[in-house]
Amino acid sequence: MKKRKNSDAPHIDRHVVDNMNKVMTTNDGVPVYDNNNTLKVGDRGPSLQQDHIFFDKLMHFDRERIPERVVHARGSGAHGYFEATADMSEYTSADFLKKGTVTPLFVRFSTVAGFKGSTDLARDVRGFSVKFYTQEGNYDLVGNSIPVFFIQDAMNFPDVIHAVKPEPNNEIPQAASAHDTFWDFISLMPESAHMSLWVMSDRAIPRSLRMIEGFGVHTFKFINSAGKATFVKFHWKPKLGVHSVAWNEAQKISGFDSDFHRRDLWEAIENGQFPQWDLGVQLIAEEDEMKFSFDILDPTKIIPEELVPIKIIGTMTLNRNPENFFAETEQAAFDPGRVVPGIDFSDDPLLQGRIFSYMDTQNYRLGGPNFHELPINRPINGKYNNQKDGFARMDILKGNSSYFPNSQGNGCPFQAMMKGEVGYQTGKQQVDGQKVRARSNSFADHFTQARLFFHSLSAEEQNHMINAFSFELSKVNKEEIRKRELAILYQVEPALANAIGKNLGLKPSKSLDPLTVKFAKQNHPNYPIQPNKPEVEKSAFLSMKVKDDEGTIASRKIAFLVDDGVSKKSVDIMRKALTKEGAMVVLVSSHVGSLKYKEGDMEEVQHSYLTDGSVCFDGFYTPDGDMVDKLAQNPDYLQFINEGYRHCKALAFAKSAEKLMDKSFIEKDSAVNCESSGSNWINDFIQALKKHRIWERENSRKVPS
Ligand code: HDE
Repeated sequence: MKKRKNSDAPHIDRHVVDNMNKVMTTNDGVPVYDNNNTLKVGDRGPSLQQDHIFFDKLMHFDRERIPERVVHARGSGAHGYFEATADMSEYTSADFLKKGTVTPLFVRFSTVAGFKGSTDLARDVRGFSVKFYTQEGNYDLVGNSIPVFFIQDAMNFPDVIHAVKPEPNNEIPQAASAHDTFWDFISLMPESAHMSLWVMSDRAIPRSLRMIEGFGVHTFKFINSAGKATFVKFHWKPKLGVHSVAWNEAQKISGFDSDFHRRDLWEAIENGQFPQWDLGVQLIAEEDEMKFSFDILDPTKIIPEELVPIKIIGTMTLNRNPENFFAETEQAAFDPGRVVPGIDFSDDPLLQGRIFSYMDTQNYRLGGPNFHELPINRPINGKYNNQKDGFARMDILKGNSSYFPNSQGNGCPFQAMMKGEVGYQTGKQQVDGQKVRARSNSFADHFTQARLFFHSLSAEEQNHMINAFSFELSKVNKEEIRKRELAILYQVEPALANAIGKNLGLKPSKSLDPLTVKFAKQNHPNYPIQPNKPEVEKSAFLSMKVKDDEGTIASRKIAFLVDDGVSKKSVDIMRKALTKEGAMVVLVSSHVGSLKYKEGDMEEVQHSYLTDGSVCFDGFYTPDGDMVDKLAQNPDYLQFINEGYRHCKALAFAKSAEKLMDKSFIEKDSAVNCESSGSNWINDFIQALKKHRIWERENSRKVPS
């Protein structure tokens, strides 16, 4: 197959409209002479009903909003491409996974609970949807940033979402799970224990959308050209590593810049720092379906990488921002039911429910069955069938036959089989059983993998989780709910429950609440069922701790804290070293506009201590200069460095600025780098920035901010 470039996406480019140098027209192309005044009798009115130009404008305006997504309403999108790098023909016939094939794609990241205008830094799972425009049709991999889900069966989906969304009587709170109805539901559904730990971990407050992992969550199937199936789990691994902010930071970012993640993604792409992810797969032979201590069809379970290693099969690069948010990001219609030849569903009962829901929701949200024809949703290989009419049909189907079989249209479009082609083939599978509404006993172990997750985290990550649970449960008003959840957490790990209990002033019960058991018995009448012994009790792949040989400062935002009189030389030495590593240097001063250097030069500054918070940056440098004494008197500067220190970020001080530390709570450590400590101080600063955060610093925290 011909190698394709990302720019090769004519289905979108063909529809881009450019108003530049054009005369304004109505929607029918009639030139508009005056776009300021309605048609009136005399210049003081009244207005006339015959003002078709005004009606044309207002009628459109009145219909500008469409329903936001029920979940994942808040999202940010980007275009890019996927390059397949491994020979996967043994497992799948998917054309876009043939080694060397380049496929254009569109990605949408999202939060789940908040409305369309909610803050990016909400504690939440992130949606990670990818639409591959393959030569065999669109393939949507609609995943999340957390590898498991709250529930096991699609029947409970509206319930979990109703529970997490703002409460129905007062519509409070926005984009937050810290409220009674959410924890009421979670504490009655022990199957949600595993995911609730992930959502209370730092994974739920990412530093950047460019630094999250993506997971297909369900087990899917690959089908090869001989029809043989292999179970597969999908993983996206970010090249920049997986990183999060501190909860205190997240809360403040929401105030300074509630578009923080959207802006970060946009700016990185505009700056040419294209985010990349490797696509990995875990492959499980069909005959091994039942060989694990857990059920691979259960979406509340991971397959530890120690059991089935991840094989990297390609790389995704995001290199183009949308031209128009609404037309592209908002109208993008993702659907896990959109699969291409070589990819098939497993019987995971959550996945099976999704195959219905997404198409149904798009039909409603995008106003009818022709949403496939919107530029962002169009398959690049064309669509040819006999489906016709419906709201806003865009294609003009030629000829008089729109049925099959026909002779009038030469039998077209042909079924693939009539052309000797394979087309989409569902994998053959033996199915035999009674029709029942029931849940398999192999889905009844709710705590073993939650425990695995907790035990696999670093001490700091465990602490963050304890604090997150304490924060959330403190916001729950009903004590019975707090107690019920603590009892679940006790089953996961007594140390976790005891630490949270201390913060709540409660002693956790050692056994599950009778109401939790009552509900669990509805799915598993013999609940609790003795779990199988797990193969792995600790996994090396679940902690986000940065290993020594990992880490990059590429695209990291480093604030240079300055004021008039700062030394240009001192700024430039550090700026050169950091930008060489790909970091973004941002000057923050006491005012925006022209900054006057000690040497007399001027530079434009767009950020000030008033407009930006320390939480918007990854590290801080205070250069030399005549402004040092002034900064010592500037409480906003002092808050910047104190807070940066509190949030465990790296700080550097040029020689004459070191005395500013005396005005702060900062104590020297491996990530507080001073010029006077030796010639390696700039490199030490870079190494500290590569670590992302020095979380250990939290253990001796003294900063009150
Ligand atoms: Fe979704 N989900 N979901 N979901 N989901 C939607 O589709 C649904 C689930 C996910 O960027 C909706 O277009 C059901 C798991 C993402 O546009 C809706 C069930 C995972 C997105 C819907 C699930 C996801 C959605 C709302 C349980 C991770 C955003 C608007 C059976 C693997 C897509 C829309 C985008 C969106 C239904 C569970 C991920 C209502 C019924 C598990 C990333 O159709």
